Amino acid sequence: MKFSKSQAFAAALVAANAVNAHTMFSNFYVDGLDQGDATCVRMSNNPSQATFPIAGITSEDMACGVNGKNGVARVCKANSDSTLTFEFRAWSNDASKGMLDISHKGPCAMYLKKVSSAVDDGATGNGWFKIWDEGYNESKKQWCTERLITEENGRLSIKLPAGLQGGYYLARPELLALHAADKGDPQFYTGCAQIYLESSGNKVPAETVSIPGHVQYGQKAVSFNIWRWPGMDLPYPNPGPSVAALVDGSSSASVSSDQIEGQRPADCIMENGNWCGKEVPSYSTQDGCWKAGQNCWDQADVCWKSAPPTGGKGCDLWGKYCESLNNQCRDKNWNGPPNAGKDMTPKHTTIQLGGVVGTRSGPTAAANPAPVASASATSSADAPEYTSEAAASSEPTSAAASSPAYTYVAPSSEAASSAAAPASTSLSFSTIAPEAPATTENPWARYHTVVETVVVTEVEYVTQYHKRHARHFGQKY
Ligand SMILES: *[C@@H]1O[C@H](CO)[C@@H](O)[C@H](O)[C@H]1NC(C)=O
Ligand SMILES: [Cu+2]
Repeated sequence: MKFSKSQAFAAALVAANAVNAHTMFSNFYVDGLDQGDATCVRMSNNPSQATFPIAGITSEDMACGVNGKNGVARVCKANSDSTLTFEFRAWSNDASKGMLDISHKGPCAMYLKKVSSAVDDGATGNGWFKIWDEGYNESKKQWCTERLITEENGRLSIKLPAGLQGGYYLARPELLALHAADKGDPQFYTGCAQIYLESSGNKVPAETVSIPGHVQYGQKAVSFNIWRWPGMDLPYPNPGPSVAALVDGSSSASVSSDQIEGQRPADCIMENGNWCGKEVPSYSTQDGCWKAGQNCWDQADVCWKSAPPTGGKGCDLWGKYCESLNNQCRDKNWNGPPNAGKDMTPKHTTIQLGGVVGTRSGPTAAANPAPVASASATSSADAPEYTSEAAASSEPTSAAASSPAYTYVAPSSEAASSAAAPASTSLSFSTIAPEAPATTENPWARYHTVVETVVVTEVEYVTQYHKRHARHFGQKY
């Protein structure tokens, strides 16, 4: 079968409209333990654009992403020998849809910034140091992003450098997609995890850099042409500074105090992102019962309004709890709440760690210490698929049709399963990732097939490829 060039080009434009599968740092794990969607993670608060690349490398969003100057309530604890895992998703609220379209080729890095408060620090400016990076593996002919996409389920796992000083840190994974870099548009993806490092170590970075500012337009690393004919201009120098040398810090500063901010509240009985549901007031009268239900729905409202782009699975479960309380009132069971104070948060799952990287670096860091051996790594093929935490442990029956006093109009459970917010809140999750493909079929694959059946010159192919990978239509940057 033969296609004309214009037919192929039309197909390319259709595809470009349909697919803009970018990515976002969505979820954080400590030693494989899932901390919960968005828990301890600074991310964009705009569900429809949360996966977009950073506006430009001079933007303050380069530090911790859009909205990244604002801390979140929770700070996750790690130990000096912990492995941290950063999960990237193409769909902010659905890990099953993959990490990123394979067209996004480029390096990755991990930065830390020691801060006095992981919640209050504004993230931008000096203090950042690189602990690891990975660019292009010439023998494998593989970019770091390709490894994460094809071998790691979108999860970047890194073992912390040994002996790091204890205290609060922001941990910043960085991906760079180079498909339009030679056109002046290097596309960075980042976000930050707020961590408390429990460590008696004394190591501090010998030097730090400012973000934004750690990369500059025009540098080879951010203007590299991955489409160059007849081949790339290797070696590829990774962007940013070398992996920081670690030196002994002052001994007084090495004394680490206990974590005093961002802990999970002891009375938290449901989590969603950085939100916690608290038990409703106890009651022994009909009036008290309905008031407790209202208290519950008021909390649900806050949950949905604060729900991050990763969605509201915990809010949905909380709403079911509120329905169950209302049912108690209807059944004239006016003593409660039942199981007062019981933590209803679904058990956090533990993933099997895939390829764990240690502190090592690519060509920009030739002067740095020898690579640290990586932690025992298991085959990534063994890594389990992401399992949803939404499995309801205590699924109450749905509310009866009649709505007595104090009853909030709850979202239907069907709508909630796709992270839809109650109609009465301002946040609608139906707007999540409107640009993402409607089917699981990869339209790029089809596009490539079409192109291959047409005789196109290298230049034309590259031109079409760039159109395909242009930023969103209508995206202002
Ligand atoms: C490139 O990949 C090969 C094969 O997985 C690996 O042995 C090698 O260490 C990698 N090179 C670098 C520089 O990471
Ligand atoms: Cu993209």
